[in-house]
Amino acid sequence: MPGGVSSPVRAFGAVGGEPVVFASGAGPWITDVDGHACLDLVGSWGPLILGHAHPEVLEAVCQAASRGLSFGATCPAEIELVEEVRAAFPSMELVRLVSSGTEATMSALRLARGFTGRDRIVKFEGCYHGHSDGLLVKAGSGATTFGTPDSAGVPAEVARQTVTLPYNDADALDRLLSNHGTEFAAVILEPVAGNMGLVPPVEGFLERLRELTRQHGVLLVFDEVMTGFRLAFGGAQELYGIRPDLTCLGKVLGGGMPVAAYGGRREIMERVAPLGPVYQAGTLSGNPVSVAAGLATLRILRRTPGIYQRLEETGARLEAGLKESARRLDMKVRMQRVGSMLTWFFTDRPVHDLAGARGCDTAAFGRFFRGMLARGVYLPPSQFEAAFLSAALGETEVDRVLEAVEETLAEMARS
Ligand code: KE4
Repeated sequence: MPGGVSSPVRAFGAVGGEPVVFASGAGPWITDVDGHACLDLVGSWGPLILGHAHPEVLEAVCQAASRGLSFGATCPAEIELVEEVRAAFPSMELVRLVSSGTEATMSALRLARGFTGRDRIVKFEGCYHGHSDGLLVKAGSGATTFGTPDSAGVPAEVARQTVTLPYNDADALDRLLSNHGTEFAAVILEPVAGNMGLVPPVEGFLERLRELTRQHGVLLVFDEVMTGFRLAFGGAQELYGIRPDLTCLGKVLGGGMPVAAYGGRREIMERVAPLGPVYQAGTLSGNPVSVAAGLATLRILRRTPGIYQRLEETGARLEAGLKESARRLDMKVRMQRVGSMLTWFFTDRPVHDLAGARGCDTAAFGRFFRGMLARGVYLPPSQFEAAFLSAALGETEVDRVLEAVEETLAEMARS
C-alpha cells in the first residue's frame, strides 16, 4: 500500500510519525491495534456525526445486508434516502446517488458543462472537491487566465479549463466573469471551507457569488460533501440562505458507508442519462447496504430535537477553553469554527484564505497534534483539515479534550 494508507492524508506526512492503524470504534472512542483508545475528533473525516457504531445504524445495516448486498437496480431504501435529501435540501429537485464525493463533484461539473454548453469552471484555492482531473488544478502563471495541474498525470489542457481564485475574493470573480463570463459553465466551492483548515465565508461572499453567477448564466455549485447535514440538517445553504443551482453531498449522507449524491434544479438534472445526454453511471450507486447506514443516520438527526444545538454548544465550549488557555499561556493559537467543524490555527490573525492558512505555524500544529494524540485525543493529521465533533461527545469527554489542550499547549510553551 503506497505510504501504508488507502488515502494520502492518513499518512501523517504533515505531522510526522507513523500512520495510526485503528482496530475499532465505539461512540466517541476509537482504538488502535495496540489497544490505545482515543477520543475521535476526525470521525472518518466527517461522516460519523453520531459517533462510531451507533446501535440503530448498525442494526439497519445488518438488516439490509441480510436481504442481500446489492441488486444493481433501484431499491426502496434508495428512494427513501433521496426523499430525505429533497426534504432537507429544497434546491435539490432531482437527486442522483453516487458512491463518493469525488464522483458527485465530477458528475455535477460534467452536467454543468453539458447544460450550459460551456467548458470552463472556477474553483477557489484551498477548496478540495475530490481527485477528478479537472479539480486537481492550481492557479496558473497567468493567475486568472489558465489553471495548471496540481498533480502529476493531469493533462495541461484539462487544467487550463479550470481557473482558481483566492477564497473569499468575490471581486476576483467579478473581474473574471466581466471579461470571460460566457466561457464559464460553473463556479464550485465549499460554502464553508474545511480543506485548508476551517475557513468560513466572509460576510457577503456567498451572496455576491450567487448574484455574479446568475448575472453571467454560470451555474453555482455548492460542494456540501463536508457541510451537508453537518452544519445544519440542510447544510450551509440552510445556514446562509443561499440557493445554489447544483449541490454535492457525501460523508454524513452515508453515515460512514460509501454514499454521495449530486442534485439541483429540475431543468438541469433532466439532462442526466437516461433522461438526457450527460452520461454518468455506477455499479454500486444507491447500494442498499450503504444507503441503509445513511438513511438511519439522517432519520436519527432529523428526529433528535436539539442535536445541532448541542453540537454547537460542544464546539463553543472547546473554543472558549482554547481562548482561555491561549490567553493564560500567552500563545498564538486560535480556533476557527462553524458549528461542529473546527480547526486550531497557530497564528494570531484570522485566516480568510489559503495564503493565510499557509502563513500559520504548521510545525507548531504538528507538535500540537502529537501532544494531543499522546494524551488520547485524535485530531486530523494536518493543519489543512477540519476536525469534526460527534454527538457522542458528552460533557466528560469534552472536559478531557480541554485538559489535553491545556497540557499540550503548556508543554509547547515550555519547550
Ligand atoms: P471523497 O471522494 O473522498 O468521498 O470526497 C471528496 C471530497 C469532496 N468535497 C469535499 C468538500 C471534501 O472534503 C471531500 C473529501 N474530504 C477529504 C478530507 N479533506 C476526505 C479524506 C481523504 O481524502 O482521505
